[in-house]
Amino acid sequence: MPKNIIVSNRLPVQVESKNGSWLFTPTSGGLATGLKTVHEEGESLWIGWPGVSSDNLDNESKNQICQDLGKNRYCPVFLDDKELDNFYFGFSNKCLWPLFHYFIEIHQFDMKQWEFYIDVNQKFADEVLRFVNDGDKVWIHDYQLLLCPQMIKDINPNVTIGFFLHIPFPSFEIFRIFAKREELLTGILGADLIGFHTYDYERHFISSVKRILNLEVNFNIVLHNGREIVVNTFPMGIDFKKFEIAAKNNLRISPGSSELKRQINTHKLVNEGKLILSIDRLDYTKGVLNRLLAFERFLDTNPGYHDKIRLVMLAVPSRSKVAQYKILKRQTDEVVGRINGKFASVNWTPVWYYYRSMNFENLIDLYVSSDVCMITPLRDGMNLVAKEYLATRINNDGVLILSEL
Ligand code: ADQ
Repeated sequence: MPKNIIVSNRLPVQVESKNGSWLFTPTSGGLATGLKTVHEEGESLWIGWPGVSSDNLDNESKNQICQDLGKNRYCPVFLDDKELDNFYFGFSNKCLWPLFHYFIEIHQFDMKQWEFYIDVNQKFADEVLRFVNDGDKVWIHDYQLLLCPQMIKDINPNVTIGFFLHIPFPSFEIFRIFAKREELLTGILGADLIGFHTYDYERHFISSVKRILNLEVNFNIVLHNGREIVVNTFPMGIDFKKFEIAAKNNLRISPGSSELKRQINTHKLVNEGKLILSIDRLDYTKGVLNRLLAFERFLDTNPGYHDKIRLVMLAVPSRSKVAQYKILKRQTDEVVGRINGKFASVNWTPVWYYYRSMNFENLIDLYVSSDVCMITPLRDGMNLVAKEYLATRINNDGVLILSEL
């Protein structure tokens, strides 16, 4: 029977060594959250990096990790420190991520990192080719693997390949800046179906294909090497029922059932306190600093709200080896400290700042208890947090402040 293979840079689990055995913890992030249910229900194989450098693993450990991951139909692609530095932290996150999010002043192109990007994409393609048979479907995800579709198609033209980009595809005026633009477009065009979150990204991609590769395009179909490649819009959703049911259960159980919920309820009892929620990976595209500055301005100009309103800011550590992210972490810590130092009273801290991942139950505690959810990215592919907040509004209350960007 034909099978489905999901391919992404990261597997949805993080492997760690603890007391001589291997520990597997779920990762946070839009791609992992969105695809987990698809994988669990769809009997697919998921190929990706397991979150640990292979420089720290001997052959026995690798075999053990392969076996353990295999139980959930996960297949690891092992990457060493050099590959991670150049392909992941380097090329993917210092060049492609900022460029595709319109932060051109931050993006850096480095020839050595580009070569690693090609090699690691080939490594992922080789892993897929080890498992794939004619008629199988391969579904490749995101900006780290833009070359992978063509690398697979070159060797096995009889597999159907889907490619989905989770981040914006920038306008032609931005994309043309990129030194290896032809190579990236040709890499993606190895897929038979190419998906984007919004019609704008689809339009930008088609315009780049026409103007950079001079290919014939009929509406949303690109003609390339005798193949018809379909480009379309598939705005990513969430597992709505999972969040709705969790919210219903959360409201049913006693108000003090978790420490976090107890603290939230205490705050809400005092002065009929209100909560504003903000959840993101700590990333400069998400507008975290701007949001804090807006909150500071609100408190400056509205003293009547002091003691009554609190910003709960949940920032998940992300790419903390990249300089821009280190700077953002420092600035965020400073601004949170300044706001709390400036306004806090004995009973009130204006910003509750969590720099860590949270388990699902606590995430639901926050969604359910917040009166306002403030999602204000400077640029974002889609944003699932906004959708998750809406899914937990089972009493049709609450306010979502969502940036049009
Ligand atoms: P992300 O940039 O990771 O995704 P987003 O879409 O907001 O952003 O998804 C974040 C996910 O992580 C949500 O499901 C959320 O519940 C979870 N999460 C956030 N903070 C958490 C925490 N502290 N603990 C646990 N879980 C947490 C990328 C793109 C987005 C695009 C998605 C999906 O950048 O634009 O929407 O992929 O395609």
